[in-house]
Amino acid sequence: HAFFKPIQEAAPPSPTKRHTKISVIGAGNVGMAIAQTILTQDLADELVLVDAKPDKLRGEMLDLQHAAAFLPRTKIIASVDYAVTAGSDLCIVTAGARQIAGESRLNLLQRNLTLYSDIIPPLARYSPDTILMIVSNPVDVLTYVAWKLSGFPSNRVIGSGTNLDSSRFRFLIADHLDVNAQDVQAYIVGEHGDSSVALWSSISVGGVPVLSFLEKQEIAYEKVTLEHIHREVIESAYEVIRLKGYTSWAIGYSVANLARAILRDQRRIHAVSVLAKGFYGIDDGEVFLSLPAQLGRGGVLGVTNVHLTDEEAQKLRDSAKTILEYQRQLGI
Ligand code: 6V0
Repeated sequence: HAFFKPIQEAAPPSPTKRHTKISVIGAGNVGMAIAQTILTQDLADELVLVDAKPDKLRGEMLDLQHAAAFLPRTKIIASVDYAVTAGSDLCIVTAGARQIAGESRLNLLQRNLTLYSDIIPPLARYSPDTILMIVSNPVDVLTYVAWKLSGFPSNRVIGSGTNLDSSRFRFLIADHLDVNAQDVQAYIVGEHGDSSVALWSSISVGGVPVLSFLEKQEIAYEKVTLEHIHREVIESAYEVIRLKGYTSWAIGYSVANLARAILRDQRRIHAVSVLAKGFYGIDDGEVFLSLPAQLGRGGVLGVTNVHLTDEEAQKLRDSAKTILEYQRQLGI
């Protein structure tokens, strides 16, 4: 179809222009929330969807394609065949069994383990230079599994980890202090789940350390209130699942935010699941859990040297033990 006639002496496209390709594996609630956020934020030239259910997959692909007139230009393709993912810059894996109301994230492990052995090897084969972003739960153990199955260096295997927990935390602190969540610096680290660790000592609002501010203002802050906020973070996933059946929007924004940090080489610091061996006294096994890490085009560029109190460091090591114990029970 010659709708356009080439102009005289047209030069070929510049070879330096990068073509960015993102693949999302699992076109369920979470995968589609991530896909749609990636599209609206103009993060990719090509977006690939893969799922095991061909009809659902094609339906989701068409539905997104039909929004082309309102979106930045992105080529959207979908297939059950992993060949379509070839040459991806970033592969985001959300495929998995859904967490049932009341089910702990770690209970999902066995169901998702088998699934990952079908998903990760072809992804690694078709995109040997890709960065893997793991989202399925339990995310820390599955990030470890993806690292093992892919054979990739650990800087290219990242779990979305407590990036979402940290954003829930920032929202709740902002709500409590009546400030903008974007001005709140606060991290939750460790396991994405019940043993996560709130880093109270490093919370700041607009650059002001919160704990010492509250003390100086003699605001009657009780540790109980702070602990309550952390508890609320832990329970918020369960609450959303109980109320609407799954979580999607916040994880969609959270993962798109990570994708931006990586693909645009933003070198931003996010609490994400990384190979934690050697940090904060975590020495007794290979374990992935969330630490404040710097993300860029090379994946994980490093782990920031945040000062932890003895109590926080101990809780982090306990979190590592919890995850390692599950890995040992599964013999992985
Ligand atoms: P969902 O809506 O059931 O979607 C899962 C999708 O995976 C379905 O469309 C399945 O067809 C597909 N799938 C299953 N097996 C395969 C396979 N072998 N190959 C390709 N696709 C397959 O679940 P939902 O989207 O709600 O959740 C997905 C995963 O994300 C679950 O493990 C959740 O627990 C996890 N979440 C992780 C979060 C995090 O912070 N890390 C947050 C929310 C959910």
